[in-house]
Amino acid sequence: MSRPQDLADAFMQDIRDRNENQPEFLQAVAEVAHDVLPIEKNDPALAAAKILARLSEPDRIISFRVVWEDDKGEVQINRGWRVQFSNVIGPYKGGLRFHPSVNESVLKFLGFEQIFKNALTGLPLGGAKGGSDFDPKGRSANEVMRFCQAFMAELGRYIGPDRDVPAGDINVGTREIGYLFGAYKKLQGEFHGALTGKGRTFGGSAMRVEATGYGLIYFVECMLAERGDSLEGKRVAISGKGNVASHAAEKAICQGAKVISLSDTSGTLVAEDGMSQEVIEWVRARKRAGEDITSPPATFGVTFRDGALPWDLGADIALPCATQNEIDADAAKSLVESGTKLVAEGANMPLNGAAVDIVRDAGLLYAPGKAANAGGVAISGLEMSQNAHRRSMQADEVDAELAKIMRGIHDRTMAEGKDGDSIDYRRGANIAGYRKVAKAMASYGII
Ligand code: NDP
Ligand code: 2IT
Repeated sequence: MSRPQDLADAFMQDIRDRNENQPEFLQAVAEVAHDVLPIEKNDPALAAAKILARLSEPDRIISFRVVWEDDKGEVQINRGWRVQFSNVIGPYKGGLRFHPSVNESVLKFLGFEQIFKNALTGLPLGGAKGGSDFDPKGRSANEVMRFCQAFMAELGRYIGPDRDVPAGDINVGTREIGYLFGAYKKLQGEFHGALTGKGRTFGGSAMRVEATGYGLIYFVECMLAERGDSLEGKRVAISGKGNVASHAAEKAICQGAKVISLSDTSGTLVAEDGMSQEVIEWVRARKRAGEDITSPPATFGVTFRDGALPWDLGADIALPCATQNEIDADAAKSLVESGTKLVAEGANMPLNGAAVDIVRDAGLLYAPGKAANAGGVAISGLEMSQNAHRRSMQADEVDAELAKIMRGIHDRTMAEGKDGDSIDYRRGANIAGYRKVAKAMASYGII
């Protein structure tokens, strides 16, 4: 049999030719191809149906102009996209990101990952991602509202509760989903769950805000429990200061860990003795106000390291929760050399390819985002069910369901990734997600 790397190299040649200048997308496909092609090659029906090659081409990409007026009355023009990647096992589902770095490559990588992540949740959800190159930094609430309304004036005709259900991602939180849902409702003249992450008073699910960060910690607890260990007393380094980072920090503290960092693009906040909830609240307030974390109050007992990363702090556990490719080979070496034992991705693809190889080769436990950060979209799935049934679940009920779903993802991933005493969570996640989608595709015939 050919080596997985040879199969992947041959497969990627064609993908590369057809997706020039899309490095993030190529990175995401290459990683899945490496793990999944040996399975596909050994199953004549899946090989003949060219499942992975078909999954590597989005169903469609919708791109549009977004025109809006800023507070000075000046006309602003942005680009918007929705990458509807796959609706094989359910309606297109995935977040919206507003950031100047957003382009087709970034949204295609995120949409591709979302297919496998959503399949792993066990819920009937397809894969998609969208967003805009709009930069909300320094923009007033009115400007953000006008932008969201202009964005939805275009996107609105392509989404719906059984068609495509967007949610939040970087810089798209409860406030933005409120503006987007308000605009959608007005345009369609109908009230239904075409977006998730809504406010609690208009169809939003309890715990959706917390779900990604809390789910990440539940997943890490499953990884540790597998080795008879727990979070109690562990030093946890976290990057980012947004939704995922702050809720992961909060839950890690609840479960007895010491959170020693949070960060943003200005640098890292370090708390050698562990952060308190008060620090997390202060960081959240900075994020909400669009401010950095350079000047924490002296009473917090934390220090700010200008421009620094948190990966050399000697953490037991590292949770990158900021953005893609934030950990390169040097940062990965820092993790290994400072004694970190476990890396779980809260962000999507925060380790670049070289970094993944370094941490895996050094024997660290490594959980990919498509498994570890799936709690957010899973609770989005529950929000869709609640909307369809016109009911509302209690927070403790949703939290219990989240813990159960993360345990299910862990166990499905482990079942495919176990190799003797070791568990390859990346391979397990890729194969478990692939098998579910491939089975459905095979049932549909060639379409
Ligand atoms: P937020 O907008 O809430 O927060 C993102 C934060 O990350 C920002 O404060 C930003 O800092 C910081 N950041 C960006 N780049 C860097 C960097 N290079 N170094 C340090 N900090 C950085 O986004 P989310 O928390 O929602 O998303 C974070 C990640 O999690 C993304 O990869 C997203 O795709 C993923 N994710 C999110 C889910 C969700 O439900 N929200 C679900 C699953 C995954 P600054 O303020 O300086 O720009
Ligand atoms: O990356 C992700 O999984 C998200 N941003 C959440 C997607 C969702 O539909 O809740």
